[in-house]
Amino acid sequence: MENDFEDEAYFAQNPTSHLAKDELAADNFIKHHSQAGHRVALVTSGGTTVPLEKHTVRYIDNFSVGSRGAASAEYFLMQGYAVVFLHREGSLTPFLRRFSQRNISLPDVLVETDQDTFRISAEVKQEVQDTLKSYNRARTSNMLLFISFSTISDYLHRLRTIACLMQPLGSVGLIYLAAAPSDFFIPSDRLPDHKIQSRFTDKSLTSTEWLSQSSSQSGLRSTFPQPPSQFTLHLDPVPKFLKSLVERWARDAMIVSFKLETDPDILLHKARHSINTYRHHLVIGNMLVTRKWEVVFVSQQNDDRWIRASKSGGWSEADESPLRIEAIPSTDPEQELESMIVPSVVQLHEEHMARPGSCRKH
Ligand code: PAZ
Repeated sequence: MENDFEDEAYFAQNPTSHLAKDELAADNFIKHHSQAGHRVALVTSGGTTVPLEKHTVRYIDNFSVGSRGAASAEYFLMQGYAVVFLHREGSLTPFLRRFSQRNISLPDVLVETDQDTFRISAEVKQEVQDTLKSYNRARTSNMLLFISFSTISDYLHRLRTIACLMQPLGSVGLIYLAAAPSDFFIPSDRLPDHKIQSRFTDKSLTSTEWLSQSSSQSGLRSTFPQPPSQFTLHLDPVPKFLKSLVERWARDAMIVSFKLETDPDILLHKARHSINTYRHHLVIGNMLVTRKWEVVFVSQQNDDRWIRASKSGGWSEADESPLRIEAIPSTDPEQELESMIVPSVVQLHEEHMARPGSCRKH
């Protein structure tokens, strides 16, 4: 109950823009695939920002570039899922990620043949054609919907809206939370309207007036009117949205969350704590340095299972997980970890749908 109030206050006090347009697109997409009898996956991807001003010049960000989400979305499409790809604006996207990840830029791929004509260089022609074909197939068959966010508030508003729209799908819906949302933020009513000044500059106000005006409405404390040597931010915790997602927004869907840590000693503990607290279906744990090569599946059955990609293609001994848990690594050097994660998740989703009492709506 406490959480309900916390949520309502959060959404009321921290607005987002253009939600209605995204809601309409998601509603049409989900209804269409529900009627067609398709499974629908909501895949979240990329990091969220925390603005420091309303007219935002500065913001806090995180490392996530969206590789996990973009790759996973492709493998869900291959498994026949319709995918709502809720991603950070400008982060990696399914299929097209291949060009960004390999730093292929237009001058690399386009060769000028005469004044107005270009051809694709032979080196990358096949890859460009295959990638564009897959991308266009997903888009023209209406199996892939892009919805983007930037701030933590944009993300949470959209997550709630899309999860609620998926409710009628029952257990056929799958929510796969690969994004890296911020844990702390500055509430909207404490954000200054304009760019934070590094010095007291407004000659029309006395320094005391300026200080009281800016600090009364902001989460920012500084030592104005003296030239500031320190700048202190006061951040509030983001409400624990996973609880609301599991208990209210998407009660029947299968929910998969990710847990990222940098300290190997706490990864499993934190993943188990999450599954025991929120009682959802699966936590996929990963470490920052080895996230491309290994993950651990933690479920309510307490049967932790590691999945590892091949060591070639970038894995070095230095990346070896200090957890040293046995796992069967892939033998294919080109195999991406997500091509192993997604089929395992799909298998669990099938078990989830087949469970007696499951609210399967197709
Ligand atoms: O986006 P990316 O591929 O660079 O990183 C993926 C990831 C590490 C953000 C994801 O696998 C993950 O763990 N997301 C959850 C982060 C967390 O809130 O703990």
